[in-house]
Amino acid sequence: MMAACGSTGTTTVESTGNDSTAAAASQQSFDANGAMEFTRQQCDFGPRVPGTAAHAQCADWLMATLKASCDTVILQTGTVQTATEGKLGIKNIIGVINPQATERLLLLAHWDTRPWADNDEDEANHRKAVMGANDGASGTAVLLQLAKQLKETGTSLGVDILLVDAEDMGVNDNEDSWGLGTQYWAGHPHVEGYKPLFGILLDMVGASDATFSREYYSMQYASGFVDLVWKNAAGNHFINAQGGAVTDDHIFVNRAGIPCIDIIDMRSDSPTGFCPVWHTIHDTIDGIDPATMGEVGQTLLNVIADLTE
Ligand code: 1BN
Ligand code: ZN
Repeated sequence: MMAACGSTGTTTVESTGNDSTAAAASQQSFDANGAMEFTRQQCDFGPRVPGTAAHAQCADWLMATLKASCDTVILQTGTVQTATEGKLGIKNIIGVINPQATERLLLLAHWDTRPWADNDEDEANHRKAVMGANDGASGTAVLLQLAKQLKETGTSLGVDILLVDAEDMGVNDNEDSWGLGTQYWAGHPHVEGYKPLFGILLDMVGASDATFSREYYSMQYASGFVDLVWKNAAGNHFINAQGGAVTDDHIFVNRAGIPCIDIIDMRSDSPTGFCPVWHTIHDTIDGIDPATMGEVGQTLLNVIADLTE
């Protein structure tokens, strides 16, 4: 699919946006290479399939990494019912920045990876786990890097980093078989009566040729927040066009009464609707471009600047 991209050098992301009329460029530059390193570190554990040793080890590392940047870190454990594997123990990890702030932004990404590469061209790989450099690690990495930078610079906004488990164990034609960690969190919020301004989900934000269009359910539930984020978009991967619909974690956040949008790489020219390595054994670190994660991270910094100026 895409050329491998090294993590040396400096990636500077300008805030161009699509409609820059009222965008608030952050004073801060997002460190794309830092996000790349966090992506690599997750992949070094191997596929993070719930129930495996790699998953448990990565959970410990995510907790430790967030503890270095957040005021409070919460490990939420629970049991969910999967479509095909019976009951499953899950771990959601929540990093809280400025717990006393009433104005809060929810940022989420799934950190688990799919147990089956069932979209691989070779059927022999369908029972192998997906590495999930893009589908799992990239969104998580951007949020880890963002938390690190917010710790360094400070912000008056309350920010909650929600790393959800078991997003990717779903099956076709069963919407509720996806986003199991988020569904659990929606039923057991980490703070009683939790009500942030809105949420932003990151999913598959690492491909060099990613396109982030205005995802359908995000527009249905929270079009004003899509406008706000796209207005603050950095670089050229954000497209000012209607996108397709995806049953992603944001659906369950919206159903819980919190407006939430999805920044997700969707492709109108692909048979799956996603990048070619989606749910294949080829979703590895070689397909990750720090520049794309840099644009997404910079966009989040711009949104935070917009909300706090
Ligand atoms: C996103 C990444 N998703 C899974 N991996 C959500 C999804 C659910 C995508 C159903 C397509 C169909
Ligand atoms: Zn997936």
